[in-house]
Amino acid sequence: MSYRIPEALIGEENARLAAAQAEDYAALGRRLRRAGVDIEVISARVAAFAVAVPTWGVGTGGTRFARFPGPGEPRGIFDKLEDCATIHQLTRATPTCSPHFPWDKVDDYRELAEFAAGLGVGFDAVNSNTFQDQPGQTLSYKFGSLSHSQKAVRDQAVAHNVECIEIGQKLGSKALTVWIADGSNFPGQSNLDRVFDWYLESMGEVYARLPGDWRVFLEHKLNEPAFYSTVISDWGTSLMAAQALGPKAHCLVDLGHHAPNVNIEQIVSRLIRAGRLAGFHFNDSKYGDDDLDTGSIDPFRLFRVFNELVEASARGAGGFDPAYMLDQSHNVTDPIESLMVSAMETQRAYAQALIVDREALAGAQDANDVMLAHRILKSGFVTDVSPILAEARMHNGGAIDPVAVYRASNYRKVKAKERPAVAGSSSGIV
Ligand code: RM4
Ligand code: MN
Ligand code: MN
Repeated sequence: MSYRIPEALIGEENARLAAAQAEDYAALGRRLRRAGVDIEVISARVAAFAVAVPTWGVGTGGTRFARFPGPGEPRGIFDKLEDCATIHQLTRATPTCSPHFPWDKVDDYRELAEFAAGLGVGFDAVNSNTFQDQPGQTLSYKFGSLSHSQKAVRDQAVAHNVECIEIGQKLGSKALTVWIADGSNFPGQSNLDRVFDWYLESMGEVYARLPGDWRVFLEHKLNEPAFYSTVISDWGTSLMAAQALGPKAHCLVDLGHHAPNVNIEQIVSRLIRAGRLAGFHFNDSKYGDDDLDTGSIDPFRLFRVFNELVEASARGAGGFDPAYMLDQSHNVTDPIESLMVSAMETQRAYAQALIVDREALAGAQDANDVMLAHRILKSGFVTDVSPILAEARMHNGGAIDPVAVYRASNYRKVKAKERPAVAGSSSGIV
């Protein structure tokens, strides 16, 4: 049996911090009560919030220049699931992980599902990969996949997506996320209209294979690896595709996939309005698709996104059921620490958005009291909700300070012994 962090260690660490936590929680509770907010209601909602962990995120990531692997990296999907389970054990915020195929392929999916269940984790959306060629693959995706000029390549990409659905069914997944790298590097390289037709035709075939209770998430991305045009470049294109495909198709917002300075929360608002918001790949960025840790660069933007989500949920927006996932590349940190902190940052933004006085905000908006409206919104963001997050974790059996317990456990050192490095491991993305 491989090493797992003993529950007793969580108990010990929590006992050490319990008095301070109780004091901070009570103080925040009093402060919120003065503003008409019941802290218990907020804590309960945070405790019920979950975000999925990407299996590709638990390995050390890299850039196109290099990857600097760390000790004890997962060597395959079984190790990755252990790490995902550890993240959930301490944060109680990540009950599912989102697998990526063919990276996470195994011979026996029943065994994989049982292994995951034994660790207490389930499976979220399955991700297809037609942005790389795999060893032994018949046709190349160098010039595209679902929108390739040649039908045989498109067929191969469709078949891979259908296989992902079939695998996902065995794992208890209910959605397929499709991100394609298709696009062009040179003006004139491809016909911008024709490639969209091919994409729609291919995705129509994938869509037809979706089980009744499944959804497909279309993930747009403005650039990279294609640097002149991408086929599914933005939310407008994504929405056009989703509407053409049918009601099971929704648009996924990866926070790093937009032009600089784009108002992402407004995109979120529009997609909710259209009833087509699939959910998120959370991460943060300063320049492009940097895949930095969620909330590490611009936590206010994350808060503004959650403000739209809380607003939509409060008004009972139709078809509103977003899937929350992290999608990050951890190049210089321990991926487990990054993913734990990122999961907690999504909960922080959620809690901050929950404490905004929506009635007062609407009143200030209607009265055109600009400064008051801005300050009401901002009051959520500037409130330190950390005691709420810790309380929610404790309530769910997690750690008051997940990173401290993780470090005290020496998990990574133990794993370094348990997981001797193997050549060609699928850890991390370069
Ligand atoms: C892409 C995109 C996808 C992810 C890959 C690894 O940029 O964000 O969601 O599957 O990276
Ligand atoms: Mn993504
Ligand atoms: Mn990305």
